[in-house]
Amino acid sequence: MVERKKIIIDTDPGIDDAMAIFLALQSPEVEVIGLTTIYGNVYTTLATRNALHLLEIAGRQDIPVAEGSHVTITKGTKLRIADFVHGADGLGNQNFPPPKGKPIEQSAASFLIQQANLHPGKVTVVALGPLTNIALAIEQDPEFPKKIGQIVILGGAFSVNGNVNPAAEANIFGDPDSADIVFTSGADILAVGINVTHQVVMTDADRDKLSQSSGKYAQYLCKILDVYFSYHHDSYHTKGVYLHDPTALLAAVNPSLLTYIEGVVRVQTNGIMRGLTIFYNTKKKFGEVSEWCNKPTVKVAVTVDAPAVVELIMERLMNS
Ligand SMILES: [Ca+2]
Repeated sequence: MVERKKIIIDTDPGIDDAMAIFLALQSPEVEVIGLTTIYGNVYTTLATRNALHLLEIAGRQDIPVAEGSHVTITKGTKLRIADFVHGADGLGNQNFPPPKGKPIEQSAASFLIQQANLHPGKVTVVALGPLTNIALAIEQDPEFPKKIGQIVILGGAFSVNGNVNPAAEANIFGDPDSADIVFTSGADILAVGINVTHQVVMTDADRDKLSQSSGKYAQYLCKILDVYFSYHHDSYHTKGVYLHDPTALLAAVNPSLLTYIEGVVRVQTNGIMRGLTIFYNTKKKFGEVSEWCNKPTVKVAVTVDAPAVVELIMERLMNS
């Protein structure tokens, strides 16, 4: 039997985070060895509560949840919280009862470091929120980028407008300083930005199909998806929703569903371009020494087989 890929999902649930977590649990190629939580769609405390709740819905309380940072890497407390996209509770305003489980004592960053040490080169982190926990792991253990297998980042807007403002995508905007640390850390990084995820749409018809299926998570997801569909309808005038987090999760499961280019990525950390991700293809050697020189390269997704991705997501979520 082929060894299943060990993954840790760093997450801010979040409606599409919930889809991605369930998708991971329905994917035989991967073994979810932990969830780490972060602010983004909701504050970190609520993200932890939602992560525990989702694992209870799945009957997978055996998976540990490690709570992440409550502030940005520069100790910023003025966080951007996207509750207008996901509902005040982060899960479509369903007012679910509090989970029975508790997070483990370890912080997200120390859990990430511990797991990388336990399984060197074998753990994939799927980062579905702002990158604070990963940057903290790198700060606390400079060897972390070498020991972690791969970091799949849902974030950035490469050569397209952002979704927070024209410059910035939400996860990068949440903590640009952390994002710049992670992108230049030398880890094996695969970035999936909104230039790609905006091609992966779940339509009203897909949702109807899901609601009529006997999928293990179908009824639950259709309930929480209401708020997400309304937001997309009002903000983008689309008849469907973007499947950001599930697409990034599938990039970890099967990278060949997307194509990539390789180069240096840096993140603007202040001013009106705060959160902007710039890709440098390293082809031109610039004359002067700058903050772009001798930086490690990362892979950035440029195309996606959107029909195949949507089909795979639907198939797995409709599975009982
Ligand atoms: Ca997310």
